Parts: sequence; C-alpha cells; structure tokens
Amino acid sequence: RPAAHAAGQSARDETLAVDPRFLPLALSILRGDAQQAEANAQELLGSGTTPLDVVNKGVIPALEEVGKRYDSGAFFLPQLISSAETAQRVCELAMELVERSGGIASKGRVLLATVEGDLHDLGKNVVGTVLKSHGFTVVDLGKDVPSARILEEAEKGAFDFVGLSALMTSTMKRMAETTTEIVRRLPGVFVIVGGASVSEDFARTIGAHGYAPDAVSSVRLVESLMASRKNQ
Ligand code: B12
Repeated sequence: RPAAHAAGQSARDETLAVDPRFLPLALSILRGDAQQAEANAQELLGSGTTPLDVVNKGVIPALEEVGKRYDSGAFFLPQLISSAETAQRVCELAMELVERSGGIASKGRVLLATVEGDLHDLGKNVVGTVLKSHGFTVVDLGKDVPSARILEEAEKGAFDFVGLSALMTSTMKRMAETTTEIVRRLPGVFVIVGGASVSEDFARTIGAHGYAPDAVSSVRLVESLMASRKNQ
C-alpha cells in the first residue's frame, strides 16, 4: 500500500470525534474488520464498559463516519456493507452480554420490516440493533416483506411500533399502503418510517406517526412517541 495513502488515511482517522477509549473499536468498524472489532468490543466489555456505551460511544460515531465517507465518495459499496455488518456484529455481542446478565426491562416493542419489492436491509438492520441496544425489544421480519405478513405479525405481537423501511421510489407506494392499513386496523400502534427515499413530508402524507433520517434519531423518535403516549 503506498505510504502516502496510508498516511492520508490515518491522519483522517485521527480526526474522528470519538472518545479515545473507543477509538480502536470505531476504527475497526470503519475498516470493516469484524474480527478486530469483536476483540476491541470484548476488551471494553471485559473491563466493565457498559454495552450501551460500547454502542453509543463506539458503534454510532463510527457508523456516522461511514455514512459521511460514503456520501463524499471516499467509501464504496463493499466498504459500506462490511462496516454495516461489522457494526451489527458488535451490537449483537453487546446484546448477548445484556441478555446473559438477565436482560433489562423492555422500553417498548418494535416490529421492523423492509417493504415488499425492496431488498435493501442494511439501514433497517442498523436501526434494529441500535434500538435493541437502547432497551427496545425488536422483532425483525427481514426484507421484501408483503404488507399482509407485516399486518398479521403486528396484529398478533402486541407491538408499540411498526418500523417500515424503503429505499426505492418504486417501493414507497408499498410503504404508503402498508402504513394506511396498519393505522386503520391497529389504532394503538405507532408507524414509523425511514430509508433513503423517504422524507419527513412523505411520512406525514402517508399518515405515519414518525420519520427518522438515521438510527440515532430513530431512538429519539421512539422514545418521544412512548413519552407522548404516557402523557396522554
Ligand atoms: C447498498 C445498496 C444496495 C445493496 C443492498 C444490500 C443490502 N443488503 O441492503 C444492493 C447491491 C443489493 C442493491 C440493490 C439494488 N439497488 Co441499491 N443501493 C444501495 C445504496 C448504495 C446504499 C444503501 C445503504 O445500505 N445505505 C446505508 C444505510 C446504513 O443507510 P440507509 O439504508 O439510508 O438507512 C439509514 C436511514 O435511511 C434510516 N432508516 C432506514 N430504514 C429505516 C427504517 C425506519 C423505521 C427508520 C426510523 C429509519 C430507517 O436509518 C438507517 C441507519 O442510519 C443506495 C444508495 C444510497 N445512497 O442510499 C442504493 C439505492 C437505494 N439502490 C438503488 C437501486 C436502483 C437498486 C437496484 C434496483 C439496482 C439494480 N439495478 O439492480 C437493486 C434493487 C434491488 C431491490 N429490489 O431492492 C437506488 C434506488 C433509486 C430509487 N430512488 O428508486 C439507490 C438510491 C442508488 C441510486 N442512486 O440509484 N443496492
């Protein structure tokens, strides 16, 4: 690897706005090095760092940086995919620890799905793992999920939220149909939506209760919707 490239990259890495204790983990996620990221996470967890801190201070800043680098053209698709998968692995590891220690009381139940016709699931998976790490129970139906299946699961699962993801203009219509049906049939359930093609305006137009542009704001969104329900 040319020295100039290595130097440029590491100079850039050092400017990452991450608590120094979490820097090795964040850098492993940026590099998509799952093995190293797991080792870094194990070390942090082993020395008493809470799983939530591992996610908030290590995983989330790294993912934000991945997003920036992808948008600016510094990262390409394979890097985006391996970083997202590495982040997911670290979140799973953190969750295993939470579960082994008896779990924490669930803050709410979320059903997630990417709508029918849409195979993009990286972003939804990130949202799911970040919500889980913040104490929500998450059931993920996967990608390309027909509306009928989402409704059926939502009806029987006593969920507080249904989170729908769509990345393509062609699948936004599905998202609208599914949202309308859930709102009509399950009045106690909040529908939240997201994905690259979705906007706050679109969410409002289709009657969803909320929209979040990324995983961090989806935590704020579900927490504020839960609070609004309690205040009623
Ligand atoms: C990765 C990718 C793929 C991968 C998907 C891998 C996977 N397992 O997900 C592969 C290569 C398979 C793929 C295939 C295709 N893709 Co593609 N893909 C992308 C790409 C480059 C990045 C998406 C991504 O993962 N981003 C990273 C994640 C972390 O971000 P995110 O998804 O936006 O999620 C965040 C937020 O949106 C939000 N969020 C997401 N979901 C939810 C849900 C809720 C409830 C909430 C609250 C928040 C939330 O939080 C997430 C985390 O912060 C985008 C371009 C782009 N800039 O979006 C194109 C893009 C989405 N793809 C596109 C297209 C056209 C296709 C194909 C049709 C290509 C083809 N000709 O084969 C196929 C379609 C297959 C199908 N039927 O779905 C177009 C869609 C255009 C459009 N407007 O309709 C895009 C925009 C590229 C482009 N500019 O043309 N793609």
